[in-house]
Amino acid sequence: MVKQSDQVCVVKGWQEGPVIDESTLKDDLTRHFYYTLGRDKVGESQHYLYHALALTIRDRLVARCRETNQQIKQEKRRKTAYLSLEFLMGRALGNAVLNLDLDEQVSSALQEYCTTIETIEDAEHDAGLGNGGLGRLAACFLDSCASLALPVIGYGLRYEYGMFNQSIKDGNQIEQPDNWLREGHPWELSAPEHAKRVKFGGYVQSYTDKFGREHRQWMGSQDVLAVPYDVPVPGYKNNIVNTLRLWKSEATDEFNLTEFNAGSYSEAVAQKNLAEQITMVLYPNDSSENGKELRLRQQYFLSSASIQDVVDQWLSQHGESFSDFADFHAFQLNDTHPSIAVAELMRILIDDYELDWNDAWQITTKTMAYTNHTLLPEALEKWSVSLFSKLLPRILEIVYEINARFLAQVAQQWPGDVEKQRALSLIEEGDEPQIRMAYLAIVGSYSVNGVAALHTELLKAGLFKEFYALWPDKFNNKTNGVTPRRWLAHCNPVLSELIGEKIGHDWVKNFSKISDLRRFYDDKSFHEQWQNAKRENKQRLVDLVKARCDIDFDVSMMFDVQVKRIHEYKRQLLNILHVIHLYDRIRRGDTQGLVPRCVLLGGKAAPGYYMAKKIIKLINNVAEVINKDPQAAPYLRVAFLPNYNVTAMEVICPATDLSEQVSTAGKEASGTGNMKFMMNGALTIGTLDGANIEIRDAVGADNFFLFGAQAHEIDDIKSRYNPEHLISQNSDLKNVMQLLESGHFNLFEPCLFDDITNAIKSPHDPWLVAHDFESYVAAQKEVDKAYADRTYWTQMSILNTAASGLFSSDRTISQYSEDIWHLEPLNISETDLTTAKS
Ligand code: 4GP
Repeated sequence: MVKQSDQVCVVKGWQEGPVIDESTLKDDLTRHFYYTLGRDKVGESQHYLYHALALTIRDRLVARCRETNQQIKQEKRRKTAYLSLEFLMGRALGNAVLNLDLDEQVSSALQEYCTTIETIEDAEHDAGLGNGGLGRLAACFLDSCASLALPVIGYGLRYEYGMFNQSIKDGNQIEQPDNWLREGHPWELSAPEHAKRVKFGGYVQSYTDKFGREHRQWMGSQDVLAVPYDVPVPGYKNNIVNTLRLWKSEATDEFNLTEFNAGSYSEAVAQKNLAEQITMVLYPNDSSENGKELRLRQQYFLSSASIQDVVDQWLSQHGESFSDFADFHAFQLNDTHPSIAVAELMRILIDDYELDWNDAWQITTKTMAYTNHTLLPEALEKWSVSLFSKLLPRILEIVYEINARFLAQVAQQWPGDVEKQRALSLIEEGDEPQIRMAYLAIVGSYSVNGVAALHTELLKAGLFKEFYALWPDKFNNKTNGVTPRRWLAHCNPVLSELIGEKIGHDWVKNFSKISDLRRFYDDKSFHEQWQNAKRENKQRLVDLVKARCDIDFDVSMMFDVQVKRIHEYKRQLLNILHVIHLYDRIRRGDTQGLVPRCVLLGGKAAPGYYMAKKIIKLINNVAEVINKDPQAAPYLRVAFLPNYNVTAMEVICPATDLSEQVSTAGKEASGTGNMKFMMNGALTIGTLDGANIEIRDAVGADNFFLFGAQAHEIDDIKSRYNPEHLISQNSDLKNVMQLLESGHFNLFEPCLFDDITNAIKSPHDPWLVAHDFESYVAAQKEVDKAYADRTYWTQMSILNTAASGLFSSDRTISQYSEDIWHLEPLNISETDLTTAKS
């Protein structure tokens, strides 16, 4: 561990160096290529050139980052720490070039190497440190915080292996490790001098201090070192560069010295491995519980290291009095994963700085804020008390104490109601008592938010009803958003250019301006330009599908897309039933009014999720049969794109005509893919679920294809659900089921899809696939009608982009800042940077 010296010699920015002077970009690129990396030929792989370019740009980020941190420090700013087990960042290069406005300079520098940024970009691995929605939201939020100049630091884990790579073999998902760091990660800077020690194991004992006060002390722990790696997060053309601090676990020096010297070599190596395992791999489960000890270690590791980091900064700026701490800090907990931070802040304040319980609790409950991302009960984390007691004995004591005091409050609110106490207790009783992490987060936070209007209402009325009754003011909604920089400006340059020509480029910074596009709703020549842009984007996707799936998509057909994690509630199954229905119509010659479609699906299934994997297999088998059938070719093509990730979405969403958002109502907390598609001019076919409702309100019911049961109807439908009857009454569905059950898509694999057909026919199917089939097919017919009228469709497409202003994460983050964090924007001018340099 590098020690910090007491005497600090401040080194000014390098005078002639690469700090901010953009004219030197070409020279810096060459310097990094030749000297830092020691290369003189570009060769077959563009990797070294990418690496050199990343370092060149990082130089420019570092200068701004330093200035940003200086300002936060000097002005003693209030700031937010965003704690998340996942940050699904994707690639950094294109985003940094856009946000630093370096496009022209980079292009011109690359000319000397006879290449383009598009080619170079392909050498960058996605930083896939997340599963899906929750992790990508965190990444969009970081971009918005920096672009709005808000002092927000992201805290996460530097997983050695990110989200697994998916390949498809014989129609089945195969998982392969994502060794994304193998060729280095040029964006990060490690800061071992800021490493923290995180405790695990051991025991707790009491001691009395010299004033006769009783204290508890966590002893005999096996500590693990958390080493920070900082990734710069540039704001859009505002000189702000925030930080994403990712912790890597390492063995402490004691392991290396004491244990090795004691001769217990193999035990020492095993212990070292255990320490280093913590940040080895991202758990690949989306919206579901993990339950593994290592996962709890990850959660505590992140929470402890991050809180220690914030506290250390506090001490260096404000000294040891914590009385104003809550005025300067907010912690946003991204789901329950880091909710143990509530107990950890208590521990640090009480054990390390000797605050009494009430003061520590005041501070904690004024700084913690919690976001819930799912209503699925299986995703509500619980940890067994016995595991806590083994791994985090002192934290368990604190949780017990929080619970005792909380239950006293419950008893006051509902006197004599023991059942209520049992229901609200942080500890779930049973043979194996469990700690309810969501309850810990709610009790310890001053703000609890859902991620779309319906979701928040459902939380208040259902899952967290009693808590809402206790603390109605804690609850608030923050509808998700996505960054228009990555999800329009960067991923769709053709459309962005066109939009810029018409309404200027201000929308990139101030996305509400996108509504100005409405003025061109009736402009025939604009329609043509809009269609041309879509066609160009479709060609990019055609090439991708050809390269990855060897399937021919055709730009003249409608592109109908569903990409997201594979989950039964997201109902990829409903989509594929519709595909089979279209195929059935084609076979029967019933092609009247059928608009030729290319249907694309993509997404990863959690490795242990049996049904999700079956659904992937079904999609692939159906695709194979249809794509081989010459009768279908003019009307229908189907592909499953392997390894769906952020970078793939950057090609997919600009090319999409129809966005499939077909979850069972009340199950999708918000969705964010729906927003990316909308921004890029796709129309949505969807249920009234999550943010679909707000999307439809924003664009108008006429410009949205609605179908399916509504959330408030679901219980009633379930109580009398008879899918076999529905199937017998609907000839379309009957035909589809017959094709499936006859083995049409699994001729040589008998019974392969029985579990799927049985699930559809089950009166207990929670996803109501058979119920919504009829209205889904009807809505798809409306889609065909609308698409056949090119002008009408183009107008709706323009209106969708124009109405997407609300779904910028800048709007979401402004609301977080205004209602929860109360931050003031920073301001860094070019002059600030120049003076910093001299
Ligand atoms: C997801 C939700 O499923 C999705 O609706 C939402 O848009 C997203 O979070 C961001 O809020 N949840 C997860 C998860 O990814 O792991 O619970």
